[in-house]
Amino acid sequence: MNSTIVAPATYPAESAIGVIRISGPETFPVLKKIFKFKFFKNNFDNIKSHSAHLGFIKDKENIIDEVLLIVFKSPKSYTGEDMAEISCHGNPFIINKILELLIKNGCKMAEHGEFTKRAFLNGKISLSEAEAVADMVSSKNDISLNLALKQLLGEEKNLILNLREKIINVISLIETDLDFSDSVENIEKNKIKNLLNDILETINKLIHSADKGIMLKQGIKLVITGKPNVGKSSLLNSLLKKEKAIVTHIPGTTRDIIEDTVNIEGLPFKIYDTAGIRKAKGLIEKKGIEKTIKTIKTSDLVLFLIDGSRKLDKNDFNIFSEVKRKNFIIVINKNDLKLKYTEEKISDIFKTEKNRIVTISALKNKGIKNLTKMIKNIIINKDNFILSGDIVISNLRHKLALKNAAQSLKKAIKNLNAFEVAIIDIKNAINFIDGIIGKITDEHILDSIFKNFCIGK
Ligand SMILES: Nc1nc2c(ncn2[C@@H]2O[C@H](COP(=O)(O)OP(=O)(O)OP(=O)(O)O)[C@@H](O)[C@H]2O)c(=O)[nH]1
Ligand SMILES: [Mg+2]
Repeated sequence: MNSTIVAPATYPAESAIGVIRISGPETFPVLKKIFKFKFFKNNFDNIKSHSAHLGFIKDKENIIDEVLLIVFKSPKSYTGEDMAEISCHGNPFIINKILELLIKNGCKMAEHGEFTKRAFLNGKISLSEAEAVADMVSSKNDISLNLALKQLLGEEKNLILNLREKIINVISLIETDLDFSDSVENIEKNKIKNLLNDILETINKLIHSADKGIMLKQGIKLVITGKPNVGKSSLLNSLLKKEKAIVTHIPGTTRDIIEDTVNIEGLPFKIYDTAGIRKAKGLIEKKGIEKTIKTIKTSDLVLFLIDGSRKLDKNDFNIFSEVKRKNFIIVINKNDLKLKYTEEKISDIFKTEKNRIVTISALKNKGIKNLTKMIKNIIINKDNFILSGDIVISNLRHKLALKNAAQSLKKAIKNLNAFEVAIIDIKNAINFIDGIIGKITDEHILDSIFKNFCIGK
């Protein structure tokens, strides 16, 4: 028999109310011992599911708090088990006392995500919906919230089920052929090949959209780089509209990576200010530069800053040789001073198209709008970037499962000459796809999925 679990469902800080959740077979027997209805005619046998009751939590005869109790009777609850939510006063001291009392009476503290895990195991939600719950809780911007909501509402599940059905259709086509296997017509073989190729194309599109989905969910990684003193930290502050990084006239001011999140033209970014790259003077600076280069390598977009008021030197060119492998914008800074370079000139020198070059003054906040517009255009246009409205998948585990499914289908297409072999590959593809919405039995995988949840979920 399952244990009965409890956890605070709200953040343990002083607030108007705090909510404690209970789920499991002992929910009502335990509550009987510690909850006293304010209106005497009620008791746990005659109350309805989804009803709210005023009453007191008491430890023997000592009243701890006046609370509102909401009951959910199995199977009509979030977890599918008997459940209750106690809304008490939002004082961490009271919340802890009630939790202790529940545990003293036989409940167990929930693990991370255990409520949602039970919901999944009891068939109340699919695995991808469970993951969406975690994303909903942790979303920090509109786009990621939207993506999580879509997943929660089952849009992704429907798409996956649709895909699954198509693959099953192919299997049944093959199996019919195998029944009359004396002469499998080539026409059938071609038809099956075409069907599999269509499915593969759909999966590949999904994988592609998942890359964007994951990037949007986590924030697009935007790295500001350039040699010392070109104004990187000034630009960071200007994009963040706050004095986040120290700015001085001394080259080598920023030693470590400075990170923040920011919304640029409606898109979520993680932005990184880095140590200026040059032949380092000391150990700390050297380490900072190593980190900078690593950060550039994993970025989605790099802002390569140059000081337009001074002559370019070999530091600039060295940095550019790192930057040019990435998606980048060249930012000519210090436009308030007399510039030595026009955008045309820079375009020639760095062999870069002008739609990736912009002139600004980080100090005077000039040209910043042109820069943010350019950032948006580049992110959206790159690889026909699909706007978040078209993205249904934003979870790395799902992307990997789709990749495995695609591999299996490719193998199946290769093996079409021997249907018996091909059919095994196709069935493997189905297994991978099933893993997305939940036919996973391996405890370790499940645990690793649910451990990222917060306790009360
Ligand atoms: N005139 C002018 N000065 C600027 C501009 N942007 C930055 N500066 C100045 O340039 C100096 C260096 O600015 P930072 O933002 O610290 O430069 P950085 O690239 O972060 O430098 P490091 O951290 O040392 O690599 C400071 O004195 C800034 O005030 C600008 O647009 N115009
Ligand atoms: Mg700096």
